[in-house]
Amino acid sequence: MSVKSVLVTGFEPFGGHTKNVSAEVARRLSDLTEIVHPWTGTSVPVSVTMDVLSVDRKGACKTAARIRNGETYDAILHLGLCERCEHPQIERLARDRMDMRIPDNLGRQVRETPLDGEGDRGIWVDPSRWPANAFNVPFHLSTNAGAYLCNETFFETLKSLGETTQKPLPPPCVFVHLPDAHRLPVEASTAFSQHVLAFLLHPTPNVPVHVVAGYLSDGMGKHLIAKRSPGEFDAGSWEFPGGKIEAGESWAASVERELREELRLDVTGRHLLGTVVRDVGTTTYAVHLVRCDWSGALDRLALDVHDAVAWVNLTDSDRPWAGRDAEFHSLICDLTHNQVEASPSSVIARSSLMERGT
Ligand code: PCA
Repeated sequence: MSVKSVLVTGFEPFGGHTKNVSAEVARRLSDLTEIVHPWTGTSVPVSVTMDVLSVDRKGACKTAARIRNGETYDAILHLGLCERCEHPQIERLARDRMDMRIPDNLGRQVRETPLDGEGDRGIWVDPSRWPANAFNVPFHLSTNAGAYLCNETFFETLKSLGETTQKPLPPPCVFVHLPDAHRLPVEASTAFSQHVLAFLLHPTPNVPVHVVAGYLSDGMGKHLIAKRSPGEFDAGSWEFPGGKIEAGESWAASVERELREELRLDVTGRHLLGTVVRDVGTTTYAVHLVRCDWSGALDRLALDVHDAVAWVNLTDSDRPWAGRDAEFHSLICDLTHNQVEASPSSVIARSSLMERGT
């Protein structure tokens, strides 16, 4: 069996702490030579690269620099201390935002500033599918990694992974915030982090079919969804339009092709925002929401697979959703929270649109 290569990082102490549990856990995980496959119970050989990051801009960008230098891993696990957490927290979203409550270890204090201004970055595994009873302690799934060095690190790493050309997707990465050692012993945090690593290497029980779904925003608080036609799978329900990633295709190329084929819309796949896993019969689908830039007029949209499209606002969630797309809608509410004023939704039915061939 091939050896899985993983990168595990922790942080140096900061903000008056004399220790940082994340560095201690990372050091302990560096001794690992095998992990237990979380779905089959078999043993999987691993080789761990460990890094304790400095709590400054250089530390935050160090993993991204490794990736841009061509280092490759099967999974990346970032660990950090969460001072106020009672339980470990698996972060699903890195915010495009810095707002440092205290200076970092080099005295830098950035307030209310975007990281690159291109939006939040998400992960491409679905930890909501990881059975809670497979872990040694309770944990939270979070969409708020803070606005300090942990978030900055997570953001820079996800950004660099998004630039890689690995197909269909880059290797998985999550950030885990650990409680201080007086709340959760280091041994328990280490065991928890080891379980996360096992799931990162094997995010679903079966090899999934990868699917992309486009998130297109009108920049004024509305996003595009489409209604599936009678006779189609999930007929009558609404979805973020997209489709299966084809063999040899990247997530970005796939969403660009799918939206061209289905809606005759030119888009550019920008970055991954989040993933939900869904079982249909015996097939597991991993659906990846991709933030897209788009161009072209709405009256040029074709409706081949869909019955209607709609630009909906954030409060407009009361409709039948295909699969777990309601969760994508909520995620977008989270992303855009406080950023835009919601405006009324508009539905465009098939009859009011120019269709292919007409
Ligand atoms: N926790 C901080 C930065 C380093 C760490 O361990 C944070 O939550 O951002």
